[in-house]
Amino acid sequence: MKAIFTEKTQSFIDQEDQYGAHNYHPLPVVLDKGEGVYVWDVEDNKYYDFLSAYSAVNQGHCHPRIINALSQQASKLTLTSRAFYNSNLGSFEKYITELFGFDKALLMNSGVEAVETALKLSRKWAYEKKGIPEGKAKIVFASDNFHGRTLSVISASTDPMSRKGFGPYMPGFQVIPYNDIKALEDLILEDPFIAAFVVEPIQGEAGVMVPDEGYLSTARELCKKANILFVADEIQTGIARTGKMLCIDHEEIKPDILILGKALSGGVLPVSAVLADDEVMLCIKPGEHGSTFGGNPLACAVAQEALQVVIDEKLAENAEKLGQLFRAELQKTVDELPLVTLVRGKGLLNAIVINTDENSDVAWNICVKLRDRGLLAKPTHGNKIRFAPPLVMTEEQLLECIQIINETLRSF
Ligand code: IF1
Repeated sequence: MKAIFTEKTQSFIDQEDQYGAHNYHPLPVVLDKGEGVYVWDVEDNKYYDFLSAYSAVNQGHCHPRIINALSQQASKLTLTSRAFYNSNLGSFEKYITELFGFDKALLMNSGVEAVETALKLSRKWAYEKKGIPEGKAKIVFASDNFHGRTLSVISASTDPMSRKGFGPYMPGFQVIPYNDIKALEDLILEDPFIAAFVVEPIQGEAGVMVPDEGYLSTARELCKKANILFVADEIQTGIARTGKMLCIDHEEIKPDILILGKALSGGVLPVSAVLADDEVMLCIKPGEHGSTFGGNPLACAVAQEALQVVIDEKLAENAEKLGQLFRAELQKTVDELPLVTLVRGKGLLNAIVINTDENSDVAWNICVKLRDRGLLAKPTHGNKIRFAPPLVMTEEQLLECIQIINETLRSF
């Protein structure tokens, strides 16, 4: 197929440009409808979605079971605030804690809110349980991290685009190189005031950086030895994206704090969660943290169904199987083309690296051409293209997508 664009598309783009803040640079396509692995634009061109809203729609667009849960609950009760109990929250908390093996859950909305929650929990735990003097706790992050956009979270960022011009920054944060056990070990041994180490099991924004095998499990062990909380940000890697329910399941480790978001709701509502055992979670007392919408009955109904869909449809297994196929097939093309250097990833979170510098527009142009051939992907950091389709894809569909990608790459 070949996508056709008219002035209709341009009029939507112009409207956003005129009335919206300029904090994004979207690919020029205006989406109007989604179903499963497909999206349609306002011209009725049909595309494979290879971004999945940054891995928020792992269950596919408008999954009928999740939409049914949404509409059933929407006409019954949507929001109570946490001033009162609601009849969905407790059962969802039971469901999600049993599923992931923690004592307690704390529900928020966006991913970054859950990250902030984990940071507050870590500091509180450090003062109440570890005995770090008040105001002295430090939290360690990895270089090239992405944990969201709030002032405190960007204070831990090493990306000038995220940080620059937004100071002053939050004190008490320290950054060490990603995938560097020695750096973590050295720091931990020398500094008694560290509360937590926060890490993405695979770095998404950095261009799908997969750490060495054993990095996460060794880091987990080191943290345990030094009495430091190991905090896993699985907002992007979780919910079956990498071929297991959680990415850390590949190394069979349990973090002290687990952060989930995005696909927790199948991309239907902003729902995020922080999971921890009592020793940590009960450090926060009534009145010390919360959110108007966090834990609302609509979010609970949607998220529970979204998780059950992942289990019932064996999406982790599918992601693992299709991921192997995708990387194997794409590797053949990459081996032939000097333009593309690398295919990397796990499950259906993959990226290719284009052999240009980060300021080149080649990756962008490839994505425009992919769009014209009916496949939507977005460059990251200038020269990387992330491929992350919904996990409900079939092998037949994936093979068609691989063909589109191969043909497109060969045309450059
Ligand atoms: C945007 C990236 C993906 C995340 C991890 C927390 C958050 C995110 C590991 C915050 C969010 C997003 C946000 C999106 C782009 C996107 C992204 F390229 F920036 F890194 F997915 F790869 N932790 N990731 O990946 O969650 O508050 O946004 O719900 O437009 O900024 P949020």
